[in-house]
Amino acid sequence: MRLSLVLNLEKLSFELYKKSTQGSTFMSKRSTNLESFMEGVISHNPGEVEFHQAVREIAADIIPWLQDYPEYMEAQILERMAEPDRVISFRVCWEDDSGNIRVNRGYRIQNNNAIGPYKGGIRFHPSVNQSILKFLAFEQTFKNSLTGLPMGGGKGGANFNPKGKSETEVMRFCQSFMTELYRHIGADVDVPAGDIGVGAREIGYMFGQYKRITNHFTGVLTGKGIEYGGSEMRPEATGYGAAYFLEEMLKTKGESIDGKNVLISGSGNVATFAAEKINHRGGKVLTLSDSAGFIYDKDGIDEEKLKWVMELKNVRRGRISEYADKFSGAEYHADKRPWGVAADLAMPCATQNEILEDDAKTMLSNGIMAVSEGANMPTQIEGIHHFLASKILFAPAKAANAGGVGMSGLEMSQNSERRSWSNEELSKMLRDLMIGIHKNCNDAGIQKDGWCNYMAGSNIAGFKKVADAMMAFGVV
Ligand code: NDP
Ligand code: 2IT
Repeated sequence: MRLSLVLNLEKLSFELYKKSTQGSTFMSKRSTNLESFMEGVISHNPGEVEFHQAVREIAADIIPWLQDYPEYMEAQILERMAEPDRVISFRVCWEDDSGNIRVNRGYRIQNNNAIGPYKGGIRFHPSVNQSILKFLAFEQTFKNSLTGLPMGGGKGGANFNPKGKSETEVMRFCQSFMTELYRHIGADVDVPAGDIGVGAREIGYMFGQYKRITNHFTGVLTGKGIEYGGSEMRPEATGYGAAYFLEEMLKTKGESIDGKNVLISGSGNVATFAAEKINHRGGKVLTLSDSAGFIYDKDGIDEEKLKWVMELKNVRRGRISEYADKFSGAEYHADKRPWGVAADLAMPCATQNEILEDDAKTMLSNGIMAVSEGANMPTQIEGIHHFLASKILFAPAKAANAGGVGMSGLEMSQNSERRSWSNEELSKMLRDLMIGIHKNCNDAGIQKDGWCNYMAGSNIAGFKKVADAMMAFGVV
C-alpha cells in the first residue's frame, strides 16, 4: 500500500516535471526554427563566421527533417553536435634559419567521437583560426559518417605559412607542433592527416616526432609514406573520389565525363589528382589555380602537362603562373578565379568560399551541368542556393571529397592489422566507397520530380548515424 503511494507520487512528479520542461529545455524553440537555432549558435560562438556558415548549411536541411523525428529534437542532438567535444589551442615556438624565435598558434578541434576516434586533417595556412577549424571539424563529423567507416570528426592546424620556409624550418615547426599535439592524439583517440599546407613531407616530420616522444609505432597519423605504414592510393583518393562522385551523378542523367570541358581550381593534392582522373575519363581540364591567380589552357591540361604541374608544386614548390611560361597557348590571369571560363563541369579544389554568388550565376549562364566540390565548403551559401534552384547536379564537399578520409580509414585498418593491401585492391575499394556514398545521398535526396538534392541527402544521411550513436549513449 505504502509502496504504491510512493510510486504514484513519483509518477505524478514526473508528469509535472515533463509539463514544466515542455517548451523550454526539451522542446527548445532553437530546434524547431532555423533562424532561432542560428541565433543561439551565433551568440554562443561570436565572430566565428565560417563556423556559423557550416552549421547553417546543415541545420537548414536537418531542422525540417527533425519535425518527423521528435526523439532527436528532444535529446537536442543537433545542438550537441554543434558544440565541439573539446577545443585545444596551444603555443608553437620554433627557431627560424636566422636564429629568430617565432611563435604560432596550434589547434586541435575534437568535434564528435560518437562513431569512432576523432579523425580529420591538419591545415597549415596563415588564415587558420578557431572558426575555420571548427567549421572543418563540424563538417568532418558528417563526412566521416557518410563513409560508413567508424570515424568521428576532428580537425587541427596552425596559422603557420609553409610558403618560403626552408626544409629545416618546416621540420622544426612540425616537430614543435607535435611536441604539444602528441598528448591529445592516439590510434584509438584521434588520428590526424593532411590538408592545405600539410602533405607527405609534413606528415613524415610529425610522425617522426610522435614516435620519438612516445616510442610507439602506431597508426596515429594517416597520409604516411608507404615505407612507414602509409597506404597505396591515399594521395590520389580525394581527387579521384570527387571525380568518381561526379561520374556517378552524370550517370543518373545518362551522361559521362568523356568529351566534357572541366574547370578545376587549386593546384595542390586534391586538384591535381582530380585533374588526373578527369583525363583518364576522357574529359578536358581547362584550368588550374593557386592563391595568386589561374591558368587557362584551351588545349587541355593533359597527363604530361599535369606531371609537370605536380613536380612544380610538390618538388620545386613553385607558382601556377609558371605554367603559362612553359606551355604556349596557355593564359595566366592574376588575382582571378577560373569560374568565368565557359565549361560543362566544375570541380572547386582549392579552399572555402572560392565560388561566390556572382561566380555561381556566371557558371550557370555559361551552361554548367554539374559541380563536384573537392575542397571543403568552396561555395558560398548564396551560390549553393542558385545551383539548387537551377536543379543542376551539385555534389557538396562532405560527400564528394569523402574519398580522402575514406582511404585514411582504410590506412587505419591496415595499420591495426599490420598489413597492407595492394594498389589494385585499394583502387577498387575507393571506387566502391564513392559509389556507395553516392547511392546513400541519392536515396536520401531524391525528389518527386526525379532531381536529386545531394546537399539535403548528404546532410540527412550523415546526421542519422551519428545521432543514433549519441542517442544510445544517453546524455553525455
Ligand atoms: P594543398 O595545400 O595541396 O593545395 C591547396 C591549393 O589551394 C593550392 O593550389 C593553394 O594555392 C590553393 N589555395 C589554398 N588556400 C587558398 C586561398 N585562400 N585562396 C586561393 N587558393 C588557395 O591542399 P589540398 O589540395 O590538400 O586541399 C585543398 C582543399 O581540399 C581544401 O579545402 C581541403 O580542406 C580539401 N580537402 C583535402 C583533402 C586531402 O586529402 N588533402 C581531403 C578532403 C578535402 P597556394 O599554393 O597559392 O596556397
Ligand atoms: O578534409 C578532409 O577530409 C581531409 N583533409 C582528410 C582527412 C583525413 O583524415 O584523411
